[in-house]
Parts: sequence; structure tokens; C-alpha cells
Amino acid sequence: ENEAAPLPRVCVVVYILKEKSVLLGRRLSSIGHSTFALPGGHLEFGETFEECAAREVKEETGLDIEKIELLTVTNNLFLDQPKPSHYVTVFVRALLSDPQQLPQNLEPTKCDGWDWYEWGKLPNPLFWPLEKQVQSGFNPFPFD
Ligand code: 8DG
Ligand code: MG
Ligand code: MG
Repeated sequence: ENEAAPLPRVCVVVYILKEKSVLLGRRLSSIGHSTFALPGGHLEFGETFEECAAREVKEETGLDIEKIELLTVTNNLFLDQPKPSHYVTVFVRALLSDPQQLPQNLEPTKCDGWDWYEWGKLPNPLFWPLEKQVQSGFNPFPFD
């Protein structure tokens, strides 16, 4: 990458909905270290948002997801980093293909482990792009 002219990147992050809960993991990466974040990662060239969501969730947790739906997009600047970053964050939601399947921590250098957290009882601190979204009143669950 060209250090003189950094570019915005696209990432896709996934609210996996299981009953009243979502899957979160404590980050071990430098951006947002030790904060709780959704599974997800960088959009690769040629991918759809849904393909990226399914791939990242599989790589990071081993889980298979379905019914992937676009929710919203936010613009996130990480300027207080050794290498300043800019992410266009695409939020999707999904369901487990098999509700019995358990998450595995497949990238233990990037994440401390995955667990389900009930909406309204989310852990602290949340990764700030997620915190900002929750604070705005956003809710990933479908209306009933
Ligand atoms: P990759 O190499 O697998 O593509 O990437 P990754 O290692 O999985 O990247 P990541 O840090 O998990 O995600 C890329 C960026 O997405 C992250 O640095 C900042 C942005 N991002 C948000 N919100 C969230 C979130 O809730 N979870 C994750 N994982 N990333 C998020 O803006
Ligand atoms: Mg990843
Ligand atoms: Mg990731």
C-alpha cells in the first residue's frame, strides 16, 4: 500500500442473530484492541457483501450463515493509529444455517474468543463503530 496516499477500505461486519442474542468477540488487533466487535473483515475484489459476510464468518468462527441481509453502512475514521485508517463499514445481519452449531475461535491472534450476548445486555467496551451504532438506537433484529 502507498503510505503517502492511504485509501478508504470497505469492510463487512455481521450481526448473527440467535434468539435475542448476537455474536461478539474481543479484538486482539491493534485497531480497537480489547473491545468487543462483530465478526467480519475486508471486502475482497469481486465479492458481493453477502459472499464477504459468509466467508469472514466462516474463517473467523467456523459458523455457516444464511438469510444474509444488508442493514446499513457507516463511515469510520481511525486517525489516532500509527497507520491511520478509513473504513466504510457495511453492516449485515444473518441467521445460523444450523442453530445448534457452536462458534470456534479460528483466528486466536485476532480475537480472544466468541460468545453470544443478549441485545440490551451487550458487553463493554464495544468497538466504537459498533458503540456509535448502538447509541444511535439502531437495532439489528427484525420487527415482529
Ligand atoms: P481480513 O484480513 O480477514 O480481511 O480482515 P480482518 O483481520 O478480519 O479485519 P477486521 O479488523 O476484523 O475488520 C476490518 C476492519 O473493519 C476493522 O479494522 C475496522 C472495521 N470494523 C468496523 N466495525 C467492525 C466490527 O464490528 N467488527 C470488525 N471485525 N471490524 C469492524 O468498523
Ligand atoms: Mg477476517
Ligand atoms: Mg475480522
